[in-house]
Amino acid sequence: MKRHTTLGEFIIENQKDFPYASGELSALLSSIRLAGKMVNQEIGKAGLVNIIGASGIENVQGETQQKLDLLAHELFTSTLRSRGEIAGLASEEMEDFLVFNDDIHRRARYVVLMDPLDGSSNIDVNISVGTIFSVYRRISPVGTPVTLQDFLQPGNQQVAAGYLAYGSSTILVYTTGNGVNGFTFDPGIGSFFLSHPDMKVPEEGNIYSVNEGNYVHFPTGVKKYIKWCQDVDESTNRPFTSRYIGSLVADFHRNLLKGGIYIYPQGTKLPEGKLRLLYECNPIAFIMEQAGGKASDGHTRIMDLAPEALHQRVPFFCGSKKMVEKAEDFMAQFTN
Ligand code: P6P
Repeated sequence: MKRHTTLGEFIIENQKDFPYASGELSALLSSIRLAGKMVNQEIGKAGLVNIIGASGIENVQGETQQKLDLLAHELFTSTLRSRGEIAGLASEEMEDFLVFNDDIHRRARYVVLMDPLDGSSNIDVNISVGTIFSVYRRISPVGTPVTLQDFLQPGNQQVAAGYLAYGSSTILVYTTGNGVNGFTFDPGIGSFFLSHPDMKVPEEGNIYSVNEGNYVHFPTGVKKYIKWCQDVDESTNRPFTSRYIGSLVADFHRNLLKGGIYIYPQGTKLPEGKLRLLYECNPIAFIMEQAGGKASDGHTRIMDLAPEALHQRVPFFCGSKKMVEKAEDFMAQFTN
């Protein structure tokens, strides 16, 4: 009986795709796989051991950290540190980046930026949440402690990016710049198996994902695009369907599979939008582009934006190529 390839086998088989592969990226992805299993385990039993609910501690975003946020952050940080492949790490849960300042880690060639558990507002109501990660080669000299510049690289310099979606099943989706592949976790065996080889997003879709509760705060271009989605026009399969879970990874994963667009625009309440450029928009944009889609801030390609700060927020338009282009047309037409 032909069985599916495991994530570990796939990483080894495709190691040649990674130009500087000396096993480091493979080991790095393996540590993400291990931490993902541990977080999945904790999420699966969260309702039972009362680790749900606010920890009472606020993170840099001023958001009350859920206990699972903190746990996910600790699990990924310790697992990534233990393998010796990365010289430092930036996380939504930390104000500053973490320097792994010892001989082994100073010689490491990669840095990781991550949102350990995105969708925190959904954690204790049992709705899908996710982990998002982004990997760069450091630009500071190997053998020295990493610097802020190692983390403020544009998204077009990413060497790998991915997410885990902890939902009805748990799936790990990642790219190293050679297409997108998805691996579904089999809890009975404890392994991730290749379930979604060479993922491609439909060029057109009919799902739009936006929090319309913020409509009055949106730029005119977004308001016009939303009304366009709601117009009746059978020739373009409109009105489209509105689907918004409030968990980026869940909304993104559905749109990646079925076609669609996710928009978190700027607004008067959030003049730069809500999503963070470095550890949400860039990795998700890398995956979407590798799957044939597009990601911009409404005008400029997300991965070409020059980062200025670790927790910088940007407006985010991401999904099927033709849908993002249509939204960008409205943004170009109505500039206020
Ligand atoms: P709103 C979760 O906090 C998150 O960062 C994304 O996962 C999600 O898409 C978005 O914020 C939801 O934000 O303002 O619509 O509740």
